[in-house]
Amino acid sequence: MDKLIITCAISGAEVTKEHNPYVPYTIEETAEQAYEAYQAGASIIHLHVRNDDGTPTQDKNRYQEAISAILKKCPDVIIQPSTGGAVGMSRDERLQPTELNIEMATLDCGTLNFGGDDIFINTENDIKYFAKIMHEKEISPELECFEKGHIDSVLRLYNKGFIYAPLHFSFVLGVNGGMTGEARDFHFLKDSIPSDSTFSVAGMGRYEFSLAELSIAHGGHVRVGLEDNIYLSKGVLAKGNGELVKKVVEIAKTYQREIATPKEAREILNIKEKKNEKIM
Ligand code: KMH
Ligand code: ZN
Repeated sequence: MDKLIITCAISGAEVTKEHNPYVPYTIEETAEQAYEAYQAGASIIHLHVRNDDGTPTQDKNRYQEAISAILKKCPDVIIQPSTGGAVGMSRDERLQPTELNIEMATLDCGTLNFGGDDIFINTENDIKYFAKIMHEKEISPELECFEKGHIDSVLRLYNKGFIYAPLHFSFVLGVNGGMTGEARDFHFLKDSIPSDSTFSVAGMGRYEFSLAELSIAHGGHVRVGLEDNIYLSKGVLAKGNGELVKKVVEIAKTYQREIATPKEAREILNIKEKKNEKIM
């Protein structure tokens, strides 16, 4: 098995300090949370940015500030900005971080209900448009799939030449409106992707660590972080992202999975390294 790539989703767009006071809003908090995750073993930081009051933004300048601050503390880490942003944002608003010199970004592969009246819209044309921009800019997409139909869409678009190899999937399970994160869901999705593709699993809430363990045991990679889950264990709030990453490292030890460095993660995922000192 490959070494284990741990992605940490440190901030998200929906979770707030009322849920967990360690959710980062300011640039300093964002860099500190990324650093804790990196020190604990994360090689990829999945990044949303916030204004200082906590409201989500996809502003390019805010991303640039956050990325520069993170890279000062973790010079070799892979930064994976979100192009999902928050529900209701336009596609050009969401795509702003792709104007920076980044190595990776999320590509959301289908529409889904997102709780209450919210709908997270990713039409087929959106997916083609986002994929084209990332391909032109040599940004590796992380193919976020919230249910099986999204995987089918990826494979269809891949066969038609709108999405390009290498395919790196992220199964994001347990979202209110998406697929649940039971073991049967994991196996169904894992068995639905081409054998030469890679995958990572992000379990929301109570699914975070059960899915992490399944993925570790079956050769996949793992995403954890306050975006997805605010608890270290039932009823115990995590004291930051570092604790969540450390817990995954402990699980990985029991399966003899070594943890990938950022350099090794780039090799495993075929990511083109970009010198990040100048990200604009
Ligand atoms: N905040 C969600 C609406 C992504 O990062 O690409 C979208 C999301 C997915 O979190
Ligand atoms: Zn996200």
